Amino acid sequence: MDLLTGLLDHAATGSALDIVIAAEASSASELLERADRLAERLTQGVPVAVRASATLDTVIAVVAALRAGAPLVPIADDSGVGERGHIIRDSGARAVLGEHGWPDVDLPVIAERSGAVTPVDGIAPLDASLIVYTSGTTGPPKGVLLPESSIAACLDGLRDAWGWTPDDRLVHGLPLFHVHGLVLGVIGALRVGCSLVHTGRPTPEAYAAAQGSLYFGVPTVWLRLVADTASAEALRSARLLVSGSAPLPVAVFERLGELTGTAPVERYGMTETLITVSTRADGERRPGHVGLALPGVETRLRGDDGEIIAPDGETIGSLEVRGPTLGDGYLGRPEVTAACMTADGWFLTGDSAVIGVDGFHRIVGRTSLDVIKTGGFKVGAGEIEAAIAGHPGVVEAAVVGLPDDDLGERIVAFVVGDVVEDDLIALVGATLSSHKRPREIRRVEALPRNALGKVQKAQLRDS
Ligand code: MLC
Ligand code: AMP
Repeated sequence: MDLLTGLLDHAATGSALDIVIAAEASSASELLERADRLAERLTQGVPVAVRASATLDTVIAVVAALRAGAPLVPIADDSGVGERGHIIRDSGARAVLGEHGWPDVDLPVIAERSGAVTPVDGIAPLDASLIVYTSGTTGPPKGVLLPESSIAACLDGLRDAWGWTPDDRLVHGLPLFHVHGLVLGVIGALRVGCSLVHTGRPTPEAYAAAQGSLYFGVPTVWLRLVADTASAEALRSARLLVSGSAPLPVAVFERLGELTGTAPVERYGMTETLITVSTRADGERRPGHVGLALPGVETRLRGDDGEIIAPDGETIGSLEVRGPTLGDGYLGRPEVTAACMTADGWFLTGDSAVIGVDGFHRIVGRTSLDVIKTGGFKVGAGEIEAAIAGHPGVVEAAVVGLPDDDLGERIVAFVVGDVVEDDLIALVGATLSSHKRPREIRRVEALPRNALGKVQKAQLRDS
């Protein structure tokens, strides 16, 4: 199977396909030619990392890895030393693709113009197109194995749901190290064969200037857009605005519809399952709802008593999903993978939801307070707490997500100890990555604990 069918068609016929990544443009044939030169230096099944900045080089590396069958590990360009060290070790990546590596990462850098090849000694080949790292409740991020078949099923389902065609011009400015910007926003465009404009940053002005037919954004992006009336009105010529990765507030849904003349389409997914539920472009767009299961995907709710809940539009349960978009679990963690799945293949999402008799889904929240969604990024409280504990002045700390008008949730650290707040924020940035920095540090005398000594995060969240 080849994922990039749209790109290959355009390259074969020479038909026009604009690929513009932060103002660097390429045609289909040029992109393919450059990627194939790089692919010659990669080996099927041997993982390689990419410093995933919003550049054409990153897109060339993505195409090269997919063409070579080398599992690609996208790492945030601004990742801190601890986080990237963990991802490189855990994934077994043998090289870094792109013009620059990192000074602390001792791997060959394979660039288009460099002669290096991936070392292949002593490695058991992996069958995955991507290994995407995602945060859990505790511990460092885990690598999700995403095979070609899951990516294809997800993108083909979205193509059907959104009426996504080669005539579209996709615009977004999302990071290229997560599913939203990378799988949907790059591989999606190259599979469908539509033009792609990556705006570098997802600002209202850049979205307005790009004149797309199809736009992707996380809720923070849409919220900032509706606050800029002139930019929002410039999207009136767009066919479809898609929101995902976090809950879109109903007020933003409505304002976006008023200003652009197009009610947004919402979809729901996870790194582990890819996108499983979406509103259809030709169907009802209901505020606060993420739509219907994609073709071939099944969903169900489980109550606290362990019983399956029949869809009734009001009973909340834990959402479980099954189908062809699901990934192959966590790399090197069979016990964690098994704990997230039923024996017959349902993935336990950790999200609470309601399903209507008409099949419409509403995501109500997450079951764990230790998972924070900030600006559409999933961040585990535990990894930030561990980074903060590295500061010599910290006695103890607890991290929670507090409601935030702009980011959905903002990361707040409650800290006992003698620390300068900016130093702690900088420490997290240097260890993990920029978006994992607490926006606020609150110094406290003690953390609230229950009789068993467990920190009461609900109390902190409500304080
Ligand atoms: C941030 N800043 C800080 C700070 N935190 N400075 C000091 N201390 C802190 N604690 C800085 C930022 O770096 C930025 O600096 C400036 O403050 C303004 O920040 P901001 O504008 O509020 O946020 P920003 O960092 O720009 O990010 C907003 C955003 C971003 C929406 C652009 O959150 C984003 O790209 N989100 C997308 C996440 C995503 O793609 N998720 C998909 C996951 S996949 P400066 O100097 O840089 O301006 C998934 C599956 C699915 O979920 O369903 O899709
Ligand atoms: P990630 O691990 O970054 O892939 O994030 C997946 C999580 O994002 C899901 O488990 C949900 O909690 C959340 N999410 C994704 N899309 C939506 C949406 N449309 N509405 C609400 N939450 C969402």
